[in-house]
Amino acid sequence: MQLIGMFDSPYVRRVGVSLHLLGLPFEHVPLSVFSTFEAFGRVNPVVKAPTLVCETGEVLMDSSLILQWADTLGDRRLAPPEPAALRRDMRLAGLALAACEKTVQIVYERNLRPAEKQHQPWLDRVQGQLHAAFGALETGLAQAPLAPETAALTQGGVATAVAWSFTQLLLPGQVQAQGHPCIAAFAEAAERLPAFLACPQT
Ligand SMILES: N[C@@H](CCC(=O)N[C@@H](CS)C(=O)NCC(=O)O)C(=O)O
Repeated sequence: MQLIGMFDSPYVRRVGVSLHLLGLPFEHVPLSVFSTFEAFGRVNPVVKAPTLVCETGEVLMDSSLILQWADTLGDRRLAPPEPAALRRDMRLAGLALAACEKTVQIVYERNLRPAEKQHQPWLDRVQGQLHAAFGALETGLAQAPLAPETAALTQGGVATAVAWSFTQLLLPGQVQAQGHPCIAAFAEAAERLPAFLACPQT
């Protein structure tokens, strides 16, 4: 199994961390959707990171779909089996993925669009959505803390830590740790776990 994409993508990273937690061996192929677009396209013409090349040669994409499939492969599951726990976990994962998407949109707007074409109302909207996502995540973790332990991690926890680290790296100062103490403490502890250390974002 090959995981194609760079760990500076939160979507690739959540899959890499999850495969480690699931104990599923894989080869990481760090192709970039930008600097190695052509080479990436030879593996997956859609050029979406993450891409997973299965043992059969079938090519999967979209981190959530890849994780849904990976969860069926071993003894461990990262999606909680019990409906109420699954619902909560999917809510956390959804908020974290929305935060990643909004961070990516801000970075693309600032870095890929020429300065004269940047549209402040759009940036304001996306920044508001980013803060709403992390605000709701903070409320969720304050109400029911997540354990930053290898055996306890779920998809929601992995996505939360990955999203926090990604936004802190790409948009320093945009979302303050003081206002999000539960997420910040959880992510800091999660980042020290072997599965996270195996997938460094820089
Ligand atoms: N919903 C997708 C998002 C994946 C995504 O947008 N990946 C970015 C890299 S961070 C990408 O492939 N960008 C290239 C492009 O869309 O052209 C997932 O969860 O995998």
